[in-house]
Amino acid sequence: MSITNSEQLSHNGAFLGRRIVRADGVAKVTGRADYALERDLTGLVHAVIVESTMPSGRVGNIDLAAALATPGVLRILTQSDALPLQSCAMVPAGSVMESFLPLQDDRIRYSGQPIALVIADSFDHATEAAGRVRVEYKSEPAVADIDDPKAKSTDVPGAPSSGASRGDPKAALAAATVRMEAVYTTPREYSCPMEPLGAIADWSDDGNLTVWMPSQWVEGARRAFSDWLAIPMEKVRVVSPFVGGGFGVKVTAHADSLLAAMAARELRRPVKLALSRPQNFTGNGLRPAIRQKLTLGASDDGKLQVIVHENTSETSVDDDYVEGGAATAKVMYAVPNLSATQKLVRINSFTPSWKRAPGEAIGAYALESAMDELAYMLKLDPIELRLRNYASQDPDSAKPWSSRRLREAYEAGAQAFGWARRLPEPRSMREGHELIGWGMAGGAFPNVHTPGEARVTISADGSVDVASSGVDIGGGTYTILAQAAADAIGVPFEQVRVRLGDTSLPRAPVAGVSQIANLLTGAVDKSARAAREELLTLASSHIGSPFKAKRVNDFTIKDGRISPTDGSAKSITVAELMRAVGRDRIEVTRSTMPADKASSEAEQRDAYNSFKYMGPSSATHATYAWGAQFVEVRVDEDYGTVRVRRMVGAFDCGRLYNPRLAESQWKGGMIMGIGEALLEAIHIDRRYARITNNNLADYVLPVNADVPDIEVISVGEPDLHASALGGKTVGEIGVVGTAAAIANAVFHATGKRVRDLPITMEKLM
Ligand code: MCN
Ligand code: MOS
Repeated sequence: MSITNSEQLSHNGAFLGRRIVRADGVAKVTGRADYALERDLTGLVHAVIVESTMPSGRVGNIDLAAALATPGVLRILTQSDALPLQSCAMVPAGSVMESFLPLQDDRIRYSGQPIALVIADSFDHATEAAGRVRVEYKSEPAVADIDDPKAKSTDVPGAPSSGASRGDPKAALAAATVRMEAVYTTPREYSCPMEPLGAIADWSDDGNLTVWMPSQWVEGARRAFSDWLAIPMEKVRVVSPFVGGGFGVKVTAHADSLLAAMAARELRRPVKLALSRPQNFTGNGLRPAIRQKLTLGASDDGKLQVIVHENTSETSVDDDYVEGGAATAKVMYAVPNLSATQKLVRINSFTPSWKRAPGEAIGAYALESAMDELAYMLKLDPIELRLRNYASQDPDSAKPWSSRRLREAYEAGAQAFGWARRLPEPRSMREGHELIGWGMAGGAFPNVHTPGEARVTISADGSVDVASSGVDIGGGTYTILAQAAADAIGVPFEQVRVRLGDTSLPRAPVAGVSQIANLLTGAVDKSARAAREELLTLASSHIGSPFKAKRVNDFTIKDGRISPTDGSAKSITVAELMRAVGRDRIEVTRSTMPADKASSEAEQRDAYNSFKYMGPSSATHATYAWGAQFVEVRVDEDYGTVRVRRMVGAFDCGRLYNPRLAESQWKGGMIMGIGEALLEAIHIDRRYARITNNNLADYVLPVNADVPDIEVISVGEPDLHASALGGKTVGEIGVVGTAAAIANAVFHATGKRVRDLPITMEKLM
C-alpha cells in the first residue's frame, strides 16, 4: 500500500483539516481531567518551600525550633541535611534550564531562592511552619535589574543568537541615505499559566521514582531527575496527562519538582509540593528584561541596506541565558548587510527562561516598530515598505523558502481589516474624544523538527489506541492525533483513543518551539499506516478472512468498514475482520528518526531528552511560519487610556490539521501580545531585588474586557518540506509581531512613539 504525499494532501482527510471540537474539552470543563497535582495517594504528605527574602549573600543560622514545634510537622530539610545532587547537562546550562540546584550550598543568588523545605501532614501545617522558620542572612549588595547602576554588561560571543553578521554592515550604514536608530525596551515578564507549578513524587521500595507534574516534556524531566539524583533513567517515570498552560515555563523540570523528589526519598512517603501563586513568580523562568538597539539603513526608495541589532538582556548569577532578539531580523527582509550582537547583564535573579516565542516575540516588537518608524520617515505605507523589501529567498542561509505566503498574508489581512481606508498621518483619525490608530506588523517563526515515536494499536473491537509521551499543553494534541490516526486507518474519529504525557509510553521530544503537532502527526501517520497495512494483509491473505486472493492495495477502509475497492464483496467492520482472523490486537510503534541517525540506544534516548536532534525541518529549504497583524486602537485623548478595538491576523502555517484549534492558538498568541504591548511587567523593589507584583492581581494580564473581536485568517498551503503531513508551526506565531502592531497603532493614533513596553497611560501623557 502506498499513497503518495501529494495524493494524500490534495484534499483534506475525513478528519484532518476539519474543525473538530477538542477531544479533551468535556473532561476539562467537567473536572474529569486529572491534572498532575490532583492525584490522591495513600500517605501523601505536603511540602512547602521556605524562600530567601534576601537577594544576595549567604544563609546564616537557621532557627527551626518554632517551626518544628508546629503541629503536624514531619521534617524540615535545609542545606545541612539535604541530599547531595548532581548537575544535569541535558541542555546547555541556561538555555532553558537553570543550573541552580536547591539546598546544596549556603549561597544566595536571588530573592525567592529555596533555602529550606518543610514537610508536614497537611498543606496548612506545612505553610504555617514555613512561616516560623527564622533565617539569619549575611547579606551582600545585589544587582536588582538591567537598569541598576551596579549592573555591568558582558559580551557573550559564543551565544547562539549573537554574532550574526553578513555583508559589510559598517560600510552599508555609512552609505545609507536614510537612517533610523532607536532603542526599544521590554520588561521582565512571566508566562502565567493558570495551573501553577509543583509535583507529587513517590519512591517505590526498590528505588523507582514516579513524579506527577505539569510538564511540557516528560522525557526531559525524566532525564533531569535521573541526572540530578544519579539514578538510571529506567527507574524514573514522569506523568503529565493534562497541562493547564505552560507557555515555556514547564519545558524543563525546576527546583520545585526536584525538592518534592528529595523530600519523598527522605521521608519514604509520597510528597506533594504545590507552589503558591507568588512562588510561581519568584522561582521559575521569566522572560528577562531586554534592551534592543536597532539601526536601519535604507536608500531613498525604501530599500533596506543594513540592519544592526544590538541586544542586551538580563541573566542570572549562575547561567548565561540569552534571549536573542535578532532571529526575525535575520530572515524577514531582503537586506544584504546585517549585524547582530548580544550582551548580558548578570542580575540577582533566577535564570530566565522561555516565554511563548522567546526571542521572536520581543525581537519582532523592536524590528517591526523600527520598520514602522522608517515608513513614516520615508512617507511610505508600512505595507508598501515591507513589499519593497520582500525576501524571495532566505537572506540568512540563501536557501529557497519551502513556502512563504507572507505577501498573501499582508493582502488578506489588509483586505479584512480595511487597511486601504487608513489615513496615513498620525492623529488624523478620530471619533469624539477618541483618537483612532491603525497599525500593522509582520512576524516569522522557524519550523523546527525533532524525531518522535508513536504507538498505534488496533483492538479486537475495532477501536484504535494512540500512545506517545508527547504532551498536550492545551493546544489540541489529543484531538489532532486522533484525527491523524482516524484518517490513516479509515476509522471514525470517535473510535480513536489517545494517551499522552507519560514516560511509560513511546518517546517524544518537548512540546516547545511549537513542534509537537507536526512531529507527532507524522509519527502517528507512519505507525497507523503500518497498522493498516498489517490489518489489510490479514484481510487479503489470512485463511479466516472472508476476502480471498486480494492484494493489500485492493481494499478500502472507510468509517471503520473494510471492503474490496472493486465492490466484489460486502464490507465488514474492522472488529469483524479481527474476529474472523482470530487476532486480539495489531500493535505498531514507529519512530520518525531517520535511519542514518541515532542508531544506538543511547543516541535514540538523547533524541528525546536533549536538544541534540532538534533542528530545521528541511536541509534544503528555509522553513518558517509567517504572520501579518493588523490592529485598531482607540486612545482616550484626555486620559491616555489605550483600548484595542479590533485585531486581524493572517497566517501562513502550511496545512492546518484542525482550523478551529489553530485559530484558537493564533488568537491566544495575539491576546498575549495585548498583554505585552499594554499591560504586563514584573516590578522589582530595588532595595531587595524582589519581585513585588507576584500575583495575578498585580501582574496585569489581558482579561475578556481587554480583548476585542479578533479575526484570524489562514493563507497557508501544504508544505511537505515542513512536515510529513504538510503543516507548519502554529503555537507561537500568533504572538510574534502583535505588540509591534499595537505600538504602531498607538503611534498612528497619538503621534507619540513609546519605545518602552508596556505602553501605559502615563507614558502617553
Ligand atoms: N495545529 C494545526 N495545524 C498545524 C499545526 C498545529 O491545527 N499545522 C494546531 C493543533 O491543534 C496543535 C496546536 O495547533 O495542537 C499547536 O501545535 P504546535 O504549533 O505544534 O505547538 P505545540 O503543540 O508544540 O505546543 C507548544 C506551543 C508553545 S511552544 C507554546 S509556548 C504555547 C503554545 O504552544 N503554549 C501554550 N500554545 C499554547 N496553548 C495553550 N493553550 N497553552 C500553552 O501553554
Ligand atoms: Mo514554547 S515558549 O517554546 O514552550
